[in-house]
Amino acid sequence: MTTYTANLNLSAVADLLRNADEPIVVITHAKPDGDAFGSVIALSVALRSLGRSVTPCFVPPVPVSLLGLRGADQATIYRESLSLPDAGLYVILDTGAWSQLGELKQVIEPNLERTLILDHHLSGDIPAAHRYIDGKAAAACEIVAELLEHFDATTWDVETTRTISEALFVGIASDTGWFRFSNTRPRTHELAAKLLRQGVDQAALYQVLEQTERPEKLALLTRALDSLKLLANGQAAVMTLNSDDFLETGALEEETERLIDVPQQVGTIRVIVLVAEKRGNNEDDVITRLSFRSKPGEDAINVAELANRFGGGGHARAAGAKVPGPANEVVPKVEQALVDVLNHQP
Ligand SMILES: [Mn+2]
Repeated sequence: MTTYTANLNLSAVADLLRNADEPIVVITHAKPDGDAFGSVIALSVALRSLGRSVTPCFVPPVPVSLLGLRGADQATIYRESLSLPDAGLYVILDTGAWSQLGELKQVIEPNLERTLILDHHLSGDIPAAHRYIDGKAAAACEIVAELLEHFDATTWDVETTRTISEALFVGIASDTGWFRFSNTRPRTHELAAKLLRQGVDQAALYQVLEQTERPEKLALLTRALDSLKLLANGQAAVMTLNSDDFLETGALEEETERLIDVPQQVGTIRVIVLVAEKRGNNEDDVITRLSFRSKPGEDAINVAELANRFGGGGHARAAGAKVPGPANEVVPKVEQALVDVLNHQP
């Protein structure tokens, strides 16, 4: 697919979800974040309240903080021996990229005619028959919230309303860095206000989502900062975590979350890359994960384009890629790409 665009509107999406054969399987990218989690839970719970048979499914690792949230117990965690039901409709939320589906790629590939994507990313390569893509939405949860306006919420009981509003809030709060990032728009705050009125406890959620890390996370942060390298007169920062850093600190892959935000404190820095190497059991089984962030502004660096050079994608201010090979081979290429981009900018 050359263009990653919508081919139906939200009212048509609502009709599709009402009328599709059952069951409906709802999935998202592997290693779900708050938005992936929230959009899957909110949509699935809403569809169940309509009497629809729904199987929400997450590909691990699922952050422990998310598993403690309302509605988490309604989802299936994917494992190899699990066979998902043959669905009337597959819904993919918060991604449209094959590389992000993990083991669910094999489930979707033969069923593209029965697949619906709801996403807010700028790029994707899954040619699903049904697509609603809104790159301006701050989060997939913003899209789901809009979609749910096409359903009758008056039939929701108290628990259903609480679960849906909390899940939606988790999604918009995590994708906007608690309403700090440039993707935050008036509509995001309007939705947040509505959800708070419905009883969402923002301070309690903040504590659950942002203040429950393990000490291993700080050990990993120390390693990341130790590795910090500034390029192009301090305009770019690269932090590198090798597989040994994870082994020696006992930190998990998902504990890199938000480390990339730390160098943003420095005024000269415009773009940051966090490099995380992951080794499998076999010698050749090594991949290097790249996370990109850039600061907003007139000459902001488009990190979706940068990530694209490494086979990844994402948003203009936040993007990622997975590259085969060890970090020490990937990092020089990343540094070169950063220097290239910054040299072509004023
Ligand atoms: Mn998202």
